[in-house]
Amino acid sequence: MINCELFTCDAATKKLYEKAKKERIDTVWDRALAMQPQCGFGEMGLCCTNCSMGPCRIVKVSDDGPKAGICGATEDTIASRNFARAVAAGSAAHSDHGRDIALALYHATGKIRVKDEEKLFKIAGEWGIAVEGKDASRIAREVAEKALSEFGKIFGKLLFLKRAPHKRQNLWDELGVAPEAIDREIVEVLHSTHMGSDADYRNIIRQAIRAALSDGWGGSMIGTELSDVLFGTPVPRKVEANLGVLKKECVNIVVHGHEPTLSEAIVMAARDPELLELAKKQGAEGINVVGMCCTGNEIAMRHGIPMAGDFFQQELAIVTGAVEAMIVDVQCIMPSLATVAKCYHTKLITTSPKAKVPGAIHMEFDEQKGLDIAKRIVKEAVMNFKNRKGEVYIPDVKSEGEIGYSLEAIIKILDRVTNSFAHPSGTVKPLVDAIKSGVLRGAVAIVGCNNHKQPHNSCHVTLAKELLRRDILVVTTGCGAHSCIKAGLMSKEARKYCGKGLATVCELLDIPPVLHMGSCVDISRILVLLSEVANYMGVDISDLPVAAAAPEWMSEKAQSIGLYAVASGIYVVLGVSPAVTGSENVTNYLTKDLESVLGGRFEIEKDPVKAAEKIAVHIENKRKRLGI
Ligand code: SF4
Ligand code: MSK
Repeated sequence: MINCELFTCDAATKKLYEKAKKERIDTVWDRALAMQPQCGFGEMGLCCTNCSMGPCRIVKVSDDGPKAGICGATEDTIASRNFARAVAAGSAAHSDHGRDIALALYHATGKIRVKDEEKLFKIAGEWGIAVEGKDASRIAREVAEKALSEFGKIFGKLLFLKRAPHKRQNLWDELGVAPEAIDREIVEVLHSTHMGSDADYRNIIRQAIRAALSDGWGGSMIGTELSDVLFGTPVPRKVEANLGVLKKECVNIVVHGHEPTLSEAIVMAARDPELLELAKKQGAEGINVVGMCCTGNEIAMRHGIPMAGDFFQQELAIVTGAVEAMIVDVQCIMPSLATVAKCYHTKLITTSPKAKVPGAIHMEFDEQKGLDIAKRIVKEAVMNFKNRKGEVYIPDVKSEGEIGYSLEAIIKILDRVTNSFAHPSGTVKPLVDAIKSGVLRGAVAIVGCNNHKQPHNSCHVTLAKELLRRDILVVTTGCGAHSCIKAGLMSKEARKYCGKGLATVCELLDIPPVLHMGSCVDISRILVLLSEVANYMGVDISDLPVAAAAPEWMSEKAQSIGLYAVASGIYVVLGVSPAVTGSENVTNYLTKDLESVLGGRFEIEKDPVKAAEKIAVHIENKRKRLGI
């Protein structure tokens, strides 16, 4: 058994891990321990299985052993190919999410009213769709069609690239990395990394950059923007977080995964009077829907639904014995959930044809019959309430925070200050003023997952606190956001962690010092915010005193995010190294050389305190160069 005092800083996680051990349930940490030592070739990116002559492994630790694959591929080729394929898979996951949202918007037109018409008209304007004489429904259909064509259009660049500062767009053009169609960029990574195609690590990474940019400024941005159109743009609100949000007396439904189409329908279905009545008949006080991972972020931001937990807490939610159903769609769903659920009464319900899990019940979700299917799924949960068995234990651990800081919400907050000084509203001027004056030194996005290679939540939280005390504002998404809200960093009280300057800014704007900007695809909101600031200052994103960090990342999506952030000009600090260290050239290219090409680069730093120091130095250097 591992020492849970060391592996997490989260109290609910510690308590439920102990329950899991008592009940002989294996969790992610136990399996990680059983996996030691992990394969050094894989860890360094030196194993290739791209053709059936392999697997080939490059031996680095001694002079003996192969220095090239059977086809002659070098460590540089193999490591860069592995990295590029991970980026392509990450970009595919985010972008396919975006496509599904565009399809949902397309099919919804004429049936429901979109929630954010203002954003719909804005996107139509940006994309050159005429709006005169058309109703919102028709415009929504045309926007959805145009979004869908972004995935496979024959000519032209991605439309959202125009949101980047001009200097950035020109640089992408000069370097030949401006993506054209989302699917094509991903396909080209797979083709060029096929056995016997591209062997030049710089060129392989160049294509990976195109695929990554087609995620951040393409698929993810489409996912975010059209979700806002369809379901509403988030506004600040208070929510509770951590596994203590489960309720012993209620039917508990955990919605887990990524796409808001499913979770929105489940939230609606759980409010159905007939189902509520049925829940009472089963002896429950009501139906309690809570969200996990990015689905948790999506429904928290739009409905104030409690955020039950992050990636590493998904098994522990079931271990409470209080979850009637865990409903999942795509991405970050551990296959182990089916095994854990079998030990309790929990029904694991998969809903996507793209993500089935042996041992789960599959109830396929279809947006066109969304509410009906959602009601059937909720009914499964309700009827399962009476089947609880064993000890039900919900740790009394939860916190409260303010979430939902979309770009539009941030601008509205800034307007409060702008208007009071008679400046034009709707701009980032007050933010720029605060940065220029030095009251605010800069801003950092802390994003990403959990990973057993780092202590759970502690890296996110320590890094955030280290930055706040240096007057650096933090924005966050994904499971990083779960960590921060659980640690109380999204409450006004968290100002106590801030330096004097940041505390003053937070007080003036009435905001917490860590701003929740959404789910993983919503990192696109951060890209647009940075573009707004850069445009206002007349500079490029790479000139800004900003950085990004993923201290506990694990997924391929995170590799795509990291690379599109670097390609957008951002310094990105990773707490876990990508599997490239077997190649000195590839490692140096990603962590050093790219800066002179793109203005952004990766930094690998496991220790969050040292990461904060490095980020602070980076931010001060940027300030110096800007002359502020
Ligand atoms: Fe080995 Fe080359 Fe085939 Fe990779 S592509 S498995 S290095 S022979
Ligand atoms: S859910 S990608 S574990 S942040 Fe987006 Fe969390 Fe990472 Fe999944």
